[in-house]
Amino acid sequence: MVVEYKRFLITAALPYANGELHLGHIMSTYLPADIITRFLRLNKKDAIYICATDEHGTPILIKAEEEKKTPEEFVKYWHKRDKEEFEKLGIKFDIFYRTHSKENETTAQEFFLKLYNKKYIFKKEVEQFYCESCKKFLPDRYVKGTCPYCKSQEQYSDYCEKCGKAIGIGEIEDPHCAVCKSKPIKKKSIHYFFKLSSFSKKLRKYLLKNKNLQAEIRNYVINWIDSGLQDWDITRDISWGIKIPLKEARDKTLYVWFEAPICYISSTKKWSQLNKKDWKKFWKSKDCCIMHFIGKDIVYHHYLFWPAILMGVNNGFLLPSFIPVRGHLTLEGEKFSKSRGLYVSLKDYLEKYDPDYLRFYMSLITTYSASDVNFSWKEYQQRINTELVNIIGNFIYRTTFFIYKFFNSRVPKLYQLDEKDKEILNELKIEHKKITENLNKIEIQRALQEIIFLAGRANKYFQEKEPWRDLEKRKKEISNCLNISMNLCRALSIYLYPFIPFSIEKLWKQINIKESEQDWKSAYKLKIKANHHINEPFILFKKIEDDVIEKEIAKLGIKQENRQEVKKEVISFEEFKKMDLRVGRVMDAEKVAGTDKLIKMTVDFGELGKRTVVAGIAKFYEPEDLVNKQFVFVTNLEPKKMRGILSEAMILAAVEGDEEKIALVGIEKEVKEGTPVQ
Ligand code: B3M
Ligand code: ZN
Repeated sequence: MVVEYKRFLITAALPYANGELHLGHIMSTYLPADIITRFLRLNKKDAIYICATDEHGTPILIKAEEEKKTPEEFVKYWHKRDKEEFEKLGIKFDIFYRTHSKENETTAQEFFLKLYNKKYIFKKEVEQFYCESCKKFLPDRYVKGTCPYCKSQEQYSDYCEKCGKAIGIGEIEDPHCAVCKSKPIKKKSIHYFFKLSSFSKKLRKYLLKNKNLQAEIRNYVINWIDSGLQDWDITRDISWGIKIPLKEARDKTLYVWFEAPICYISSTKKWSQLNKKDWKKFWKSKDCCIMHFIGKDIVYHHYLFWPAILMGVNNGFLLPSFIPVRGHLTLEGEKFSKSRGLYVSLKDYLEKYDPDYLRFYMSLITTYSASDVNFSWKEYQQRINTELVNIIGNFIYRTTFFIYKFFNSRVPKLYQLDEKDKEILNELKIEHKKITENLNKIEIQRALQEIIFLAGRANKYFQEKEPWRDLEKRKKEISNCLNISMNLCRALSIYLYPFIPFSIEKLWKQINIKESEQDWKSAYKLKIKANHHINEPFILFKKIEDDVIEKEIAKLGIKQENRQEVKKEVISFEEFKKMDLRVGRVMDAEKVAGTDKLIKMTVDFGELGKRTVVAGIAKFYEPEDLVNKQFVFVTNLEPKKMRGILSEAMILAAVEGDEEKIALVGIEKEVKEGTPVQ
């Protein structure tokens, strides 16, 4: 639980200073971290939110060269732009610093020397790619080729975007120079390696012990450890970067991934200096909780490299308590792609639309998991128009308008409560607990769903109380309704502040309450007293019209037939019931001779007897992985012959893309063979 700690250091992955921020970055990283920081501040916790631009490394150098700029000029431009855009979206860092800074240089070099002196860094001669036509060494992104693990083509030589693995130097297959496409030669160079492998045991222990980490991520990181960690080359033969602090290595720089996470610390140091604080209180005292928000591409770096560096340096540094990982964003069901016009940059969005609408919608669709999330303009419109405008906005406007119009802008008195009053106040208490618990678990989406639920209940209460009817005769009852509704507005405003801060700041002005006096713990209490004066109400949230959305969709240039693929036809329950889904246990399994795709199994379906099932899963499963396990099958599909074998049922599986990944559908606990699935 987050709230158990006293102090918090929150970071968001450092954006590379080489291109526009897009909605995907916001969804996975910057927004969740901002929401949690704001939540903690409302809980009066000492929380700071740290970020910086990641300014070194080959991709940046390549792009600066392309634009005929010096790397300094180039990164300065992007740093400034990112900073402005974050501010416009209400992403409120305590410091937004830079990896190309004195503080980061000093800290990274100190870290290097500590590890070097402790023998966690060693020297080795390596063969490096070298391009004879460009006349230079080709680290990382200067070389492209085929991933040695999953065989995806056109991957950069240090990291595979398809399977997420870090690729060791020289391991990429079929290499070519990313600039001129020629085949590079290999040339010798002395490199420095970090002994990641010697931390395997400690990392394993840390991951197992830290129950705050997402289980799904922890499990696959542990698998990486168990399949053997490679020592990590932290040297680059390029000039743009932080120099290796050894005389013998003057012409070399540190690999960006060594110094970028260190910049979390360097930026905190800079912040401390500017604000006369002690950075060690965050990085080195046990009552502090360190949280790194990241996207799923950089799990390896944050779950393995970074804790290992901290363990190696030791020196009292805390290890991360939370490393929340979220997935990628798709747009209208398709991958973001700038070249295909399937793209929304943060800048585009902010030039036209309300930052809070984006924050609200993103929070509603983003689960706390590494699963991908889909941005759809139609859904965006629908969720803003229903949840934000019709439910939340409507309740706030009705309440404030009634007080303004019929009670001379003064909150009426509270008399003896009736059953309905008590009921809604009780619901408020229950929801307060649920919202708090969810945010304590970083379950941002669930917290917002609870808030919307509460606003819905508040609307219902207002509707049932009918304050517009017989005001004179029902004065006491109506006074209660408006006093309670006003306090519900305050509660909602506090809960919503982390999500939509700009609108809530306006609301606080409108209802005449001070931002500095709002705190989370008292949100459910009746703090707004009788006679409190409010200002003239105005409409906080406006509906998004159809033509706005149609224009955005048309701009994406997605062909209509493509879009149909995403939307599946709705079927009736009767139609669904026609399918006979059952649990079966695999008795035996073998590869079908002459194919590399098919596995033949005998499956026990209990009362339906034993059947032969053939499935195209051999690329992903060995026959022995299946034996004795239970899976879900369709048992009334017409039998089909495959390679001459009659398959009498179909095993269910999740299939990614064009069969790039297949996962069979199992069940969560054992049941009798033949049990129906419904
Ligand atoms: N600059 C951006 C990324 O890979 C990278 C993050 C650094 S975090 C220390 O998402
Ligand atoms: Zn070249």
